[in-house]
Amino acid sequence: MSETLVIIPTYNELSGLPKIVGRLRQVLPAADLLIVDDSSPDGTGELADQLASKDSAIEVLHRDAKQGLGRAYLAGFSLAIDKGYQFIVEMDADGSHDPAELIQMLELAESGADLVLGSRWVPGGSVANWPWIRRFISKSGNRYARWVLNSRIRDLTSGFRIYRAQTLRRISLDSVSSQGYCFQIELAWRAERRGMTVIEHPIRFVERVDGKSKMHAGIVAEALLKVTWWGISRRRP
Ligand SMILES: Nc1nc2c(ncn2[C@@H]2O[C@H](COP(=O)(O)OP(=O)(O)OP(=O)(O)O)[C@@H](O)[C@H]2O)c(=O)[nH]1
Ligand SMILES: [Mg+2]
Repeated sequence: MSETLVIIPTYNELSGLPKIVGRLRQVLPAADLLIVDDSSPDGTGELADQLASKDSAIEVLHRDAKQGLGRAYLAGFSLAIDKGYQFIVEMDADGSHDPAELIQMLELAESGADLVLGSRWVPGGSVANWPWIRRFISKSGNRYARWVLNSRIRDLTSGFRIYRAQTLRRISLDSVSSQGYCFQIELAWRAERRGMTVIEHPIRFVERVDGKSKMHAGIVAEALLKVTWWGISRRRP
């Protein structure tokens, strides 16, 4: 068994999934892969099963209904911890994250970082092909969260990251309630507040070419409300 597990959550990613799996297997042949599918109506789950039947490093977790990115990751994390993986990677299925960046990110994790964030908003990081409105939401949302939470992290919402298993054990996953972007903010902030080493590694994020975004106003609203509440109450998350 590898010591690294890459978790890819999927919902209707039929066209993008085989591409990202192919790219990942090419650059990180030693890593294992867990696809967490929420019963995608387009057949992504069946496609994932086909990929897994041809490659023993791939496993699929099928969930009954769409419950959001946060729930899918929590299920994946608990499987990863139970199986004894050391490094647990979060990556989107839509091609926005380049698996080749994981080589340097894993080096940072191996040399001691508790959480490595693939970051768009640090010097050297970038976003390709995003309309101005997406840039605006991501940049201003991150700036707001950073200020309200008194955080040093510039890309709190990044969905491309590596946790040490120990980090996930220490941030009490049982009490995490957030779903979308807010899930990413909550976990990064928990790690930071517990004094763990969070390193931001600049990445180039590319707008998805296949499939449809699952982003919607509710996800932004959840993040705004929760972040504001955490900031005001200054409760330890
Ligand atoms: N299992 C599962 N996966 C999900 C769910 N919602 C989103 N995903 C997956 O999570 C990843 C990120 O979702 P995206 O729709 O790309 O969200 P995003 O990256 O914030 O938005 P875009 O930049 O517009 O693509 C993708 O691989 C999705 O298929 C869900 O409810 N369940
Ligand atoms: Mg995406």
